[in-house]
Amino acid sequence: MSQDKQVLAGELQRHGISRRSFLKFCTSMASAMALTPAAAVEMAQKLSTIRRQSVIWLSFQECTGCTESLTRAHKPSLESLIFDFVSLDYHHTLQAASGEAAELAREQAMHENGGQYILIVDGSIPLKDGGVYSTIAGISNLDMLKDVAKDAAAIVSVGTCASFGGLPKADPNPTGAVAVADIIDDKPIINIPGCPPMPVVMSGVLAHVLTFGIPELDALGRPKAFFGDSIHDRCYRRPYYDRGEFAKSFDDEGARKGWCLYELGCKGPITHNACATIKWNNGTSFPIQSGHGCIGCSEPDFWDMGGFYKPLSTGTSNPGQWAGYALAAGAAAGLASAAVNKAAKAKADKVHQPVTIEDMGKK
Ligand code: FSX
Repeated sequence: MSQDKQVLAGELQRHGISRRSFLKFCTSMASAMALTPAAAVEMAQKLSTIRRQSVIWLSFQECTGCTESLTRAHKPSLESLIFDFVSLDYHHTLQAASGEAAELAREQAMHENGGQYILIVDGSIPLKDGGVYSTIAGISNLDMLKDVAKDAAAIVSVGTCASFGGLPKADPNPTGAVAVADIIDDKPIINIPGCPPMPVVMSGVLAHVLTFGIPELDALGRPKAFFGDSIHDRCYRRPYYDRGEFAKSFDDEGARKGWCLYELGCKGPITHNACATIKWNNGTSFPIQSGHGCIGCSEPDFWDMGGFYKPLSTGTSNPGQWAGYALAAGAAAGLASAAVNKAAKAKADKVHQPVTIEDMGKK
C-alpha cells in the first residue's frame, strides 16, 4: 500500500460514485455532526480536492471488533468509502502485505509523511512485565505506539480499549493495560469509544479531521457531536421512563409494550454515544430498540461499573421515586466517572486543544 497522491475527486470517479451520492454522504455526515448545510458543501469541496491522507492504523490488545464494525456493518457504502479516500498505509487485518514487507510499509509511510500522517489506534497497550503480553514483529505495543506517534499529526483512538483501556483493563487487568492517552501527552488525541465503536462515527470523525481539523471534544476527548448526549437523552423509550413505566423482566407485559428498561439494568442514563439517533446496521436498530438495555460500552471502566443487568440505583420500587432517583444516580455516576478519570481529564485538557488541518501538517 504505497502512498497515492491522487486527489479524492479522482477516487470518487474510479469508484463510480456520482457527485450527487457524494454530496448526500457529506450532508449526512454534516447532519450527524450537527454542522450547518453550508458546512456540508464545504466538506464536499474540501474532500473532493484534498490529496489522499496517509493513515497508519495500529491494532494492539483488542478483539478486532472495531475493524469488524467498520468493514462488516454495511455493504460497501458511502460511510465506509471515507476509508477508500485515505491512503491506509498500514493495517494488520486489512493489508495484503505480511511479515517484513508489512513493517517496511509502515516505516516507509512514516518516513514519507513524517509530521502529516494520522495515526489510528485500536486496542489497549499492556505495560506489565515490560509489555511482553502483546508484540508485533517483536516490537512491544508500547514501543511501537511511541515510535509511530512521534511524527503523527494527530491520533484517533478507536474503540473503548484504545480510548479508556476497555476489556483488557477490566479488573484484575492482568497485562497492565492502559489507554493511548495514558502514554502519549504531546499530540492531539480524539477518542471514539464504543465496544465496538459506531462505523458512522468513525467515518464522520475522519471526514471532519480531513476537512475541518479536530472536532470539538468533551472532557474525555470524545467528539461532542456524537457523544454530547446520553443514550437516555435521545431514547425513544424515554416517555415510559418519565411516566414511571418500567419492564420488570425481559418477558413481562411491560417489556412486550416496550416500556423503559432501566430496572433491567439499562445504562443509558450514564452513557454518551449516538446509538439512539444514528443506530446500527444502516440505521436499522440499536440494543434498546431490540429489547436489551444499554451496557454503557462507550464509557470508561464500563466492565467494572457493575453488572449489565443490575439497575443503576436500587432500594425503592416506587416508579415515581425511581424516576427522580435515576436522574440523581445518573448524575452521581457521571461525577464518579469524572472523578475516576480526573487524571485522564487533566491530560485530555492538555492534549485536546483545538487544532486545524493546517496545524496538523506542521511538525
Ligand atoms: Fe476493544 Fe476493538 Fe471492544 Fe473489540 O479493536 S473496543 S474489545 S469491540 O475490538 O478494541
